Amino acid sequence: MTTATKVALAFVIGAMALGLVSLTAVPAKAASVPYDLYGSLTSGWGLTSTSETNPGPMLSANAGDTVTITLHSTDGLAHKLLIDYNGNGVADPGEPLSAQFTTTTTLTFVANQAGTFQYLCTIHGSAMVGTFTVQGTGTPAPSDNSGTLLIVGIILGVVVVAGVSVLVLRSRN
Ligand SMILES: [Cu+2]
Repeated sequence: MTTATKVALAFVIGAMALGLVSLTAVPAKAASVPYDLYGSLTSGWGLTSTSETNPGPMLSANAGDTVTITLHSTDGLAHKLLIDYNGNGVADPGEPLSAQFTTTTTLTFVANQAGTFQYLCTIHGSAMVGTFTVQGTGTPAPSDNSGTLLIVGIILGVVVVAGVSVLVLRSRN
C-alpha cells in the first residue's frame, strides 16, 4: 500500500466517522403529545376524572410537538379550553382554543411558542386554570427537512474529502 493510498484511506475513514457524528446530531423529530384533561367548575382540571385540582396539572411539550388534548366535562357544564400565550385571559388569534364542550371534544395544535403559559376555561376563568410549558427554541427546523439536511451534509463532506484527497495524491506525484 503506497503512502498516497494510506492517506486516501484515512480520509475515507474520517468521512465515515463524520457521517456517523452528523447522524447523531440530527434533532429528534417533533413528537405527538397526547393528553386527556378532565374539567369541572367546582374542582378545576385533572389528568383523570378523580384528580381535578385548581390550578390543574402542568402540561408540557417540546417546541414543534403536535399536542392533542382530549377534553372531558365531568360536571356536564359547558367548558372551553384556551392556551393563553399572551396571558391576557381571553382568546386571541393564534392561541389554541377548543370548541365549547359539555361532554368531550379534542383540541389539536402545534406547540410553536416556547415558554410557560396559563391554560384556562374561557367560561369559568380563574376557577379552571393550569400551566402549560413548552421547552425549546420555539423555531425548530421542520422535522421533514432533517433528512434532506443530513444528505446535503454528507454530500458536502464527501466532496470536500475527495477534493483534499486529490490534492494530496497530486502533491505526491
Ligand atoms: Cu369551565
